[in-house]
Amino acid sequence: MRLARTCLREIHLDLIAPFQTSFGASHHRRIILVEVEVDGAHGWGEVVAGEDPFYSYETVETVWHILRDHIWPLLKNREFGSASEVFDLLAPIRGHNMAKAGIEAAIWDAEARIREVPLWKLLGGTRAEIPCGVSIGIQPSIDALLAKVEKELAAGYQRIKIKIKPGWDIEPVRSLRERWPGIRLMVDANSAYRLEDAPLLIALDPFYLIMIEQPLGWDDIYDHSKMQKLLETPICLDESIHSAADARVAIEIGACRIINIKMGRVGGHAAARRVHDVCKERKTPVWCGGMLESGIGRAHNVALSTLPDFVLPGDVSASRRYWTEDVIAPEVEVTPQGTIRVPSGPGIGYEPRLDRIEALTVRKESLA
Ligand code: OSB
Ligand code: MG
Repeated sequence: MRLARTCLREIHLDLIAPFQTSFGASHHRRIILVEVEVDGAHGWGEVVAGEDPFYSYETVETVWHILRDHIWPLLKNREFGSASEVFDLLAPIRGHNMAKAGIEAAIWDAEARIREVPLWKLLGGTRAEIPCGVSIGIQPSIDALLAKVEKELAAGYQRIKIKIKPGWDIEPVRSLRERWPGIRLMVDANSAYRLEDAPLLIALDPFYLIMIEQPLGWDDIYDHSKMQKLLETPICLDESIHSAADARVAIEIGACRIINIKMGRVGGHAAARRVHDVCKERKTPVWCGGMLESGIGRAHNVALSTLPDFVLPGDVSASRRYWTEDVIAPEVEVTPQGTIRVPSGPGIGYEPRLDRIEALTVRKESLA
């Protein structure tokens, strides 16, 4: 296979409602879409980098620069046997996994279309229906939170994750548990606590959360191993895991019992597969995280979630929770049982709506 052309587009999309985490609020998204042409087939990928370097150091601007000035020169006209080789071709570039993942995912989509198979089958997926959860941002009041959760449970979602931060942690969890003792409930701190906050996190144990995601430093693994020893609740790592090597270290030193895999954070589908395999060999369950993706990124997350060790419901939910109108057809929909039926068409199995994408585009650059 040979990568002939790449088109970078930045689109702007307004979120239906602001999404608030411990590191800030998001009202609209700037999203880079990557379109590649491989052996005459087109493939699409999405970059999950944020507008600001608050989740990771990558931003929309660093990604545009790295893709155009460093990744493209390495891949331009390059011959390769399969998309599975692309991540290793990019090894000279250190880090910048979100930039790498955006183009690598597009090449996987193109390869699946060339081979006329669904991407999830090409990736080695084993389930045609994936379990779904929702991630609920920090709310202005407990009543607002209860109303949101009620709505998502009624829609069928199989687990509820709420964002927490100091001052919005024990009380919202207590309120949810009082109202719904039986639901699968978890929290995500996005690195808002320190080891010294152990008593507060221990106070969450009686609420039998299925996990607490990334309580400590965004680049820490060691202190999480100390925290995990103090908690009954399993720790799940998100921000700290950038590679299969990170996952191996984290599991071996007891820093977590569950891992959230985001393709963008680890560098694409091939890298995600390696993290998955390390976890599976060590009997550590994984689930697929989300980054407020448009339909393109959402479709890739659906495909990734079909791998065997994705046994927990992920943050992969319906398009309509985020967007009044998505950029793919059909949109990603969730069944009343809280699952997504994986599409059977070639590639990501959803078609990019070019007219809509063009209308939302604020910046475009063709690399050839
Ligand atoms: O930590 O999982 C996270 C969104 C932006 C940045 C980080 C995170 C999130 C989410 C949203 O939790 C998940 C989703 O896309 O539904
Ligand atoms: Mg997270």
